Amino acid sequence: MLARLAAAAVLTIATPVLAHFQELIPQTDILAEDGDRSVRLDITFTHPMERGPVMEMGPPVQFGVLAGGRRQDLRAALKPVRKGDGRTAFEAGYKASAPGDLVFFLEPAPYWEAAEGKAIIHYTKVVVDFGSGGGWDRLVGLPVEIEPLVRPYGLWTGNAFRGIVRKAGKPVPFAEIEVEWRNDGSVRAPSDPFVTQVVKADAAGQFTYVMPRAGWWGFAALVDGGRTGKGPDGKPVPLELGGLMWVKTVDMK
Ligand SMILES: [Cu+2]
Repeated sequence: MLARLAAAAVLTIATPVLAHFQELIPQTDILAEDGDRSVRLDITFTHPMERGPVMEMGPPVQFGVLAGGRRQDLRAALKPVRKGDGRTAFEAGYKASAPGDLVFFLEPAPYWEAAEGKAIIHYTKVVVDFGSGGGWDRLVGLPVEIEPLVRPYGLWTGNAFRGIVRKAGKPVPFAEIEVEWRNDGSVRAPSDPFVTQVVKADAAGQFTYVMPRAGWWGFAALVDGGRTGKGPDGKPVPLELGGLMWVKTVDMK
């Protein structure tokens, strides 16, 4: 474990730091009305475009769903699972009761990133449609959150995703957003800059990204925490906060 961390620290000098992404991936973004109404979510802290490595997750601080204007705590549904290298990830199942959009949200435990000397919290959400109910643009109220300006399901490959980066509810001018495609193994980045796409918001905190391939796309708006986190020895360290959102695109054919 220590050897691995040391190796990671050495690598950082020579190569850019891999972008961490908190994944919150439902097995579908649209629940069939005549189906069994259940959705399973995969919760992994990893590097989606490079398909790993997986980073250890502690028990999430918040996990729930916003549906029909009501917020439901789903932490009891979380099940730890072992991923690559025996790292802890989580899974959860949910059964929808009434038609409407389901906004799933997650606040993971802070992650200590030794290679960057900082703690990271990625507040993450994903919307699952059930019976075209509406409510996909409702804000959860996370400290950092992307407000979608495009309905975040039923998207074709080549559609643009647009959103507003908000911190404590207010738009963040010129916020930086990292974008990664959740690689299914079919694409190899020709060089490092292709792994993580970077876009900036405009003066109103709005950003746009056109998604060139089918699958899940992660948008990570990264802001300075404005407060400190805790390092492994309990000392204060810089804190990076991310507001993430996942959307799925499907090929038109
Ligand atoms: Cu990482």
